[in-house]
Amino acid sequence: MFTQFTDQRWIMHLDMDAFFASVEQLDMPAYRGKPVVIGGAQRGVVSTASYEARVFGVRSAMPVFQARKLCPHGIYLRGNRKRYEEKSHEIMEVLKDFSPLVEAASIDEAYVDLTGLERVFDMEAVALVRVIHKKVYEVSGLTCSVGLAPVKFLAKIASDMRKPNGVSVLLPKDIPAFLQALPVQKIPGVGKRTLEILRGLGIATAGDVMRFPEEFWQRKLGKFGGDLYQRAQGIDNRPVVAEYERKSESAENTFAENTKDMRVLTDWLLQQSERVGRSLRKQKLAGRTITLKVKFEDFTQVTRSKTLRDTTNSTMRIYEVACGLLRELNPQKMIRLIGVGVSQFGQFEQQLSLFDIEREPRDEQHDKSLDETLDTLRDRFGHDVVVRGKLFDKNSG
Ligand code: TTP
Ligand code: MG
Repeated sequence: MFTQFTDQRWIMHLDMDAFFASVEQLDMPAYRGKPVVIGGAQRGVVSTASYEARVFGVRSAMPVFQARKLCPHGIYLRGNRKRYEEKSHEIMEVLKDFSPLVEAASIDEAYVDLTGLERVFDMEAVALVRVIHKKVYEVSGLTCSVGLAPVKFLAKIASDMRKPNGVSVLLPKDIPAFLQALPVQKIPGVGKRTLEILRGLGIATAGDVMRFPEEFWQRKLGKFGGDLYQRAQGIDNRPVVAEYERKSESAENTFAENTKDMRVLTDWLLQQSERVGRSLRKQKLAGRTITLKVKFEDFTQVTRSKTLRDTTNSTMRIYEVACGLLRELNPQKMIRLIGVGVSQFGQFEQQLSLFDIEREPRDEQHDKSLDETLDTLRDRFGHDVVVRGKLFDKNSG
């Protein structure tokens, strides 16, 4: 039997169910069927709760003391991030057996490009997602929910429609009606503030967005306005980007005049760290290894690297590590080029993870909000409008 396939683009989005809690239940049979709550140790906030605990109203980001009130007989655990990363990796490997284009979007979430694979597996995409859904469970012992749609954002919305253990498909022919009724806050990127603006304009669904022209939205919401207008029509051209396609991010400069003045060198490092950090943040990437590259006046070149325990995309973190590497190098010769790079990207983008917060004693939260503010200003007014204050002279002396 020969099946006729079209050239339809198909993206699958997978999201594990109550991920951390499910891993605990997998590893500890006594926890199965019981309310399990994973809570940050110091900050005391819930990172996830099993579906049994959700019945009592326990939710992510809720203070643990509140969860304990709602669900006093629950099993409260601190969690084991290493173990979760291991399971995450195992799941990503299953997906890679089906498609070369697998993008790990977070520790428990991935996009898989299934375009053209109907021919390979002699199966329609709609059937293929069911096979993948089942396979993930067979290999990992964990359930997930998946969505299939022609574009990324719709696949993500779909994967959330039948949680837990669900498979949802959005066929092209059904998408116009789906968008007409889709609550606008379901569109990724529409947060609290945007939603307020939209409500003020009487916009409740994606379909309503089309009442105003694209220019209107761009004026009103900046760059995101254009995206919103596209999403409202079901357009999302973002490709699924496999890990191997993005190996490192770096910046370097050759000087007009050779130098070994630490102050000048660290000034350059700050600028470069900013460029690298900002680019990573834009792509929602973070890396573990920071590399300093130095070329001397005689054209010899050295690189020095440091691998961190956690991934980072923070300008200041990259800068501090690069400065440390430069001080250790203690260059005696004149330098003609300096550069900094970040590589060894995590398998997933950095989430607002409670574990990360706890493991970063330095003021990473402050760094993060400073990065975000500067990124926003630059998106709006151009790169040169803001210059980081040299608050960090301790590093450049
Ligand atoms: P989610 O996919 O948002 O949640 P979930 O998998 O626990 O539940 P659902 O079935 O609704 O998908 O997040 C994945 C994991 O990331 C989650 O198990 C715990 C972790 N996480 C944090 O560490 N901090 C957070 O704020 C959130 C939302 C999740
Ligand atoms: Mg999940």
